[in-house]
Amino acid sequence: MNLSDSPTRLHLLALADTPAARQRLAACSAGLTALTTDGAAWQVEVLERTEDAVVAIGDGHADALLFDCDAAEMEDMLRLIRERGILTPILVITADGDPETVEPLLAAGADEYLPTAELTPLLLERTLRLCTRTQALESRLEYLAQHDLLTGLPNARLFERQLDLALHTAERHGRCMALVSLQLDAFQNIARNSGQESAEQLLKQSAQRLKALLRRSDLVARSQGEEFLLLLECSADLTDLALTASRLLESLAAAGSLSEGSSASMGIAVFPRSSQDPRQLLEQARAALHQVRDAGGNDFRVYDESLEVISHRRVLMEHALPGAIARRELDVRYQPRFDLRSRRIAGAEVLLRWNSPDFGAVSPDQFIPVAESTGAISRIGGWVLEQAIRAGRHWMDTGHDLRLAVNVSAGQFRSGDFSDLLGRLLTTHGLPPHLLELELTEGVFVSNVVAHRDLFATLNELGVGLAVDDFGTGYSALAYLRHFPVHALKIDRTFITGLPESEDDCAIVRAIVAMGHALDLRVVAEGVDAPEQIRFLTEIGCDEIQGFLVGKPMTAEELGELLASGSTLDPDERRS
Ligand code: G
Ligand code: G
Ligand code: MN
Repeated sequence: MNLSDSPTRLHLLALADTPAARQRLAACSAGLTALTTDGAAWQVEVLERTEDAVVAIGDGHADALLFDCDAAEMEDMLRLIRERGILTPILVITADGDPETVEPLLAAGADEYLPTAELTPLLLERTLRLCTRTQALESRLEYLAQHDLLTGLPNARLFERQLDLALHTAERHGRCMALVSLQLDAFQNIARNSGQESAEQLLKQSAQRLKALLRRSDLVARSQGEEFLLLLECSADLTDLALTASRLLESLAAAGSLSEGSSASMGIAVFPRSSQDPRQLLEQARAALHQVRDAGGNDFRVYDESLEVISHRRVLMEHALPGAIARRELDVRYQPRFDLRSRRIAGAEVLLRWNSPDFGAVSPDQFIPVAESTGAISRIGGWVLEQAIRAGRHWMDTGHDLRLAVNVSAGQFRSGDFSDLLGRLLTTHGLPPHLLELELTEGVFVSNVVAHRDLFATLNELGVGLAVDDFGTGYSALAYLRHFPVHALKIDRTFITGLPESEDDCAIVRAIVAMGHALDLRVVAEGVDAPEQIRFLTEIGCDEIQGFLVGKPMTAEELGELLASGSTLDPDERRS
């Protein structure tokens, strides 16, 4: 029955399977149609066969049902109807008012009974009226118990029931579902500063935006406070999920007609990947949500045991990064390295920069992992190598043989043609290979030892140098230094920072330099930012230094000028 726009006609569907019953009903119907219930006129349709009645009831057009049949048959019908969740009010006609007849019928789902002797149009109308009103109240109560009145969305209780059902269906069809816990970042502030009404306005508007963006088959609910719960179907690789989540964030944050939008945070757990259990999925989604909020909000994260996070920013970066070379957003900087004996610039580390119109200046720490996971690293890494080799050749031509150190990550070896590319670039630009050094972290040496050994041998034959970057932070076993053709160690800046105050750091750095020299390796200290550090490193025989104090990362032109000026480390240990 439709509650909101009150019908002007009420449809009574009656089943009367004997001539006597039909006669009773016919007599009564004429009188009933002359009466109204809450302003609506009754219209009676009498069916003779149970099968027809079952079909008609299933159609859901009846406002009330009336059965006048054998008691046992009525009981079966009632059970069947109520089991199917059909809530239409049902009135049964009984031979008498004997509790033994009546009670089982009421228990099976009849709302009221009328003994044949009392069947008059007036009593029929009054009984029907009571039944429909009771039923309307029940529906209303049920609605109230299962919905959030402010937004009209299902509440947590209904959502959890729908969730159980939806996960069962998903399991049967082998589908993935994403459970999302979503909060509006500004909600608490708005509630505190602008009052409850503004906060409620924001909730209502957000609910509308969520509903507008999601499919009809998706579930949306408001649980407690400012939390919304969503259940969406998604593909196993989650690419569609990431896009939908990004779109939801954009829509919620957009300024609307009623008020400003609000950025939101979303935690997501994926069925069946993260868990098969609905309660656990909820906990996981909320755990991921907390991570997003702790990291400043306005993002989403997918819960994952490996804690490999897929975030909004990351998805956008994945889209933007492959085109960054073509859009000329990438750039390299050169950070000079000084030789501690000659006090002159001996080389430079090549450092990649991404100036994105969308994200600003992005640190390689952030975008190199993205480039690795999308495969863009091969092209980007190749581009960096070419820039470095070109610049190296240019400085050589102006009389400066600089050793250029290029950072290389594991992903660059995956495509298998790294050494070919490198060889080609060196030949094309005519750079002597010893002027190029590749910086690799310890992790790259020790993972995939078998696969990398041939590669390093090839690189060694090419004549380029290999340096261990961030030395001392990664791996405690040193055996790999024997297995690979390593030429240099770069002491991680965390050991340099404490010099010369920290005795431990002094001892460690001293030991690394001694060991490096014993193995015939050049030792470079990075992150040098105090004159006393330079003094200490000179004293213990460290070969080269790099750091903000003696030279920040700079453009090729700036480094060219520095070279032309004949810059050296001056006696008080500063660059002059
Ligand atoms: O320059 P910056 O301090 O932002 O560099 C941060 C990290 O990014 C450093 O560990 C550095 O090795 C790395 N990095 C800089 N440029 C490149 C590059 O071209 N390729 C790779 N793989 N890593 C780089
Ligand atoms: O991990 P890798 O060694 O490649 O990191 C090199 C990065 O270290 C460069 O990008 C550079 O920005 C940064 N760096 C260079 N010198 C200094 C320094 O003196 N102090 C600090 N904190 N960082 C430095
Ligand atoms: Mn480096």
